[in-house]
Amino acid sequence: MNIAILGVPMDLGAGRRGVDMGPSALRNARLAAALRDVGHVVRDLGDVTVPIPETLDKHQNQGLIFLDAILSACSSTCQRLLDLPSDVFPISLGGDHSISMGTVPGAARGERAGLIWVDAHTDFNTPSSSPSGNIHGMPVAHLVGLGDEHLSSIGGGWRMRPEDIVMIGIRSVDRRERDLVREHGITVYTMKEVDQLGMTRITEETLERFSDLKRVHVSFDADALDPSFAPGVGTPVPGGLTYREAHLLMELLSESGRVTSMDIVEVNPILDAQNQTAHLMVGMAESLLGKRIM
Ligand code: DIR
Ligand code: MN
Ligand code: MN
Ligand code: MN
Repeated sequence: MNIAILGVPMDLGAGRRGVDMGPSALRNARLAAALRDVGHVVRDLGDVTVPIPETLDKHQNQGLIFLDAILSACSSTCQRLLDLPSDVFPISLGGDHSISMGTVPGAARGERAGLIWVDAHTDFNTPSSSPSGNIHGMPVAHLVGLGDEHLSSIGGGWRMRPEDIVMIGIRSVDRRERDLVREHGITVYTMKEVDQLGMTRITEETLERFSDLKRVHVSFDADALDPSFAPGVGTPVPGGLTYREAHLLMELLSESGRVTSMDIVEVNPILDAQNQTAHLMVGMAESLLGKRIM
């Protein structure tokens, strides 16, 4: 398969600095080489240009911190992906999770798509429900058309349908955000369902839900993993996915042959030791893209 890697070194949507170094950390962990070893043709497109927060005025624009810069970075990200041939598998490297407002419509190339949101958080706040004003807590709400009209219009008129979204690994949801997630009928497998049903059943149900869709995007926030072995993330939350649960999800998705694009976001090397979280996420990409134990 032809794979394109695109870095989006942006931490404007997060509450603390450091995830802007995610693309470097993942390249340093030999992402491209690992995927070539699996047999793919890999091209690195470099990075989208994103300003650093120190050069910007941190004013809140209607409850949204760094709105203009994030809007512009996500729009460029979206366009870079839309320009790729439709059979290329894009892997976008965050950056905080707000990049997905650009990567999801870009990777969908205008078609209806399923979205697998692997995360500790539902990221379904709107500007009015958000307790923080940080846009990384809001991308999914904007993908379905809620919230700020500029952010929800990235990618033209393309919209995610709520019934085409499945979230896995969830264990931190704000109070008003929870009501929104319920109201919009998003399918959520919290850590309780992961414990109770197991990853095999969850993956089967997810693929069944997406059986008519040509495109499926995996947006993998590193904080879905348990912080005991993935400490290099912006917002660690205890009780996350184990190493094997996460790999099994990637392996089963890979066997299905249904996934057409991926994001790897929220890797923060400042909080890490020996770049282990980036190495772990490279392993996730390898499993999703066909690496097998035997
Ligand atoms: C929180 C934190 N729900 C917020 N969210 C995220 O600020 O909206 N942390 N995504 O990684
Ligand atoms: Mn997230
Ligand atoms: Mn998260
Ligand atoms: Mn986040």
